[in-house]
Amino acid sequence: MKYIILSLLGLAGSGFAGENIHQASEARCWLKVPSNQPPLKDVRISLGSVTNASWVKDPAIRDRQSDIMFPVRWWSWNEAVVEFTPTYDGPLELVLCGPWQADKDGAIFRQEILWDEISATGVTIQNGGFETQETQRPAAWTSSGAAYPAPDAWPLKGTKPLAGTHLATTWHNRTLSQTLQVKAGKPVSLRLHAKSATPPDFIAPKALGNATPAHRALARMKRGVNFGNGWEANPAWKIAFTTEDIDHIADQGFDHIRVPVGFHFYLKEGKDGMELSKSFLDELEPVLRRALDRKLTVLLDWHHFNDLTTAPDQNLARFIAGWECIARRFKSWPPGLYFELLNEPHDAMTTEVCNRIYPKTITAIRRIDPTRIIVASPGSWGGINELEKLRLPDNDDRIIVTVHCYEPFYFTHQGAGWVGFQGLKGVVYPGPPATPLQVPESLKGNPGVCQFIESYNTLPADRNPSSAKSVRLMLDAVQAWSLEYGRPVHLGEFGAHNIGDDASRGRYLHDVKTLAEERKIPWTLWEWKSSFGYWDPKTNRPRFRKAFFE
Ligand SMILES: [Ca+2]
Repeated sequence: MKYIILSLLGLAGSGFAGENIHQASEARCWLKVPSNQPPLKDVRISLGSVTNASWVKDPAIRDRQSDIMFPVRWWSWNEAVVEFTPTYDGPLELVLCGPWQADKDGAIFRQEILWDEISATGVTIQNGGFETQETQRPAAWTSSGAAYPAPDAWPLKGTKPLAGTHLATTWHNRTLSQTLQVKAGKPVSLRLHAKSATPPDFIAPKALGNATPAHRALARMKRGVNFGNGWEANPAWKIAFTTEDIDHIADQGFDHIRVPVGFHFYLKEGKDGMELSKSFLDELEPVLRRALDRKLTVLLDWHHFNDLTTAPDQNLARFIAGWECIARRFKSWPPGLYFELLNEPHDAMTTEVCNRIYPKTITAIRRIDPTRIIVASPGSWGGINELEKLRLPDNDDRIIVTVHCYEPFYFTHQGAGWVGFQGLKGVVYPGPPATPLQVPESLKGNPGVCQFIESYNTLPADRNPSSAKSVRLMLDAVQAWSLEYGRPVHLGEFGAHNIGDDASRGRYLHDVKTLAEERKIPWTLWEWKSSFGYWDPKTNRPRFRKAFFE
């Protein structure tokens, strides 16, 4: 569970010849309408997102610039289809660019996007396959910003086009643009193909097949629930979990639990290294024992270790020593107990930093417990787009990967104070609503919320932002990545806050559960008996049995 929205700052770099090169997880392009023409309305994309240029202050310019993002992989081309119908005759600029991310000093990461086979109906695109080159640059396109790279330089050297013998490459500080001529009332469909360039020092991960010990471990889990607001919360206000909760969970038909623990609250220096507090173990262990006795698989997760996510290298020794202590304590426990290294890495704990820190931690655990199943999450809060960058030890096939998904976020987190959405209420699932929702006064300055509400009020269910569309696309990406690398993936958190109405929440939960199961992805609901909860502790009855089990 996260408590603030994605931070774009504070990411660490992987250096190459002094440049801040990173691998992109999303491609980006813009559509720019001239100031004397009406903005484009209802720009749709098959995969990804379309918003207005939220960073532009002047609304007259902002509303005339569509900001289009879609996920990319390094190992295959992704296709995105963008559709709209202009209401004027005249020019429209298409700009191929790249995602914006910077380090804490403001240096923008060079995340190169490779493009090929850009075609359209309803408008003419010239040299969309980039086959015609003039002075070592794609003809018919205008290159802006930094100098276009030579064919024998990174990232063009050795890259394989989708078709023909040439492709194009862009990033935030070096764009390619072309002016298209559109006609009022004539629908336009743009077909884009993109992938991410891999950094020069990139080594491809080994593909492990589909029958590893991790796959067998994953197969023990299908339906699960998180113990939220318990041992991961500040001990001053945490709620208690008991063996009675375990019995209810098992009786409902769940087959696993995820137990978030703020181990940093309970670890201290003892005479033989780190020790776990006895009173904490006296609370925790009977509950875990009961779960295993009731044939529930248990994921024990280190949650909210903010010292580590703020300053990874300064806290690495503490993290490793903590895991060694946990591994020693549970060494003799049954194999149905799994260790999840770190919940929702974020902030300075980027996926690239995880790639460096996880192997050291895994090695330390393996010295004590060689066969324990370990669960590992990518950065950006267990972000699905981050899977492309995740690197795990090629020689360890006992690792399950976990991701989190709270899409559609404005529905699941309406009313949630910790993300600033106190004022957002009454979002139903799926949209559109019978009566349009008004933008709450407190959120009028939030362009993301304003754009969400406009689309939510007007778009049909299959394209509405409060729908299963984004979840389906994300879980498709999870499944594709998992099959490519032979790493089994688990959906460790999803859920909806109780400010949303229960009927909508039930429909959302049922959709996510169904989409995950169709893709053989085990799911773990956030959470058991608090504000996202499955169980109503006042009545001792389930709230969402129908969504999951009927
Ligand atoms: Ca080509």
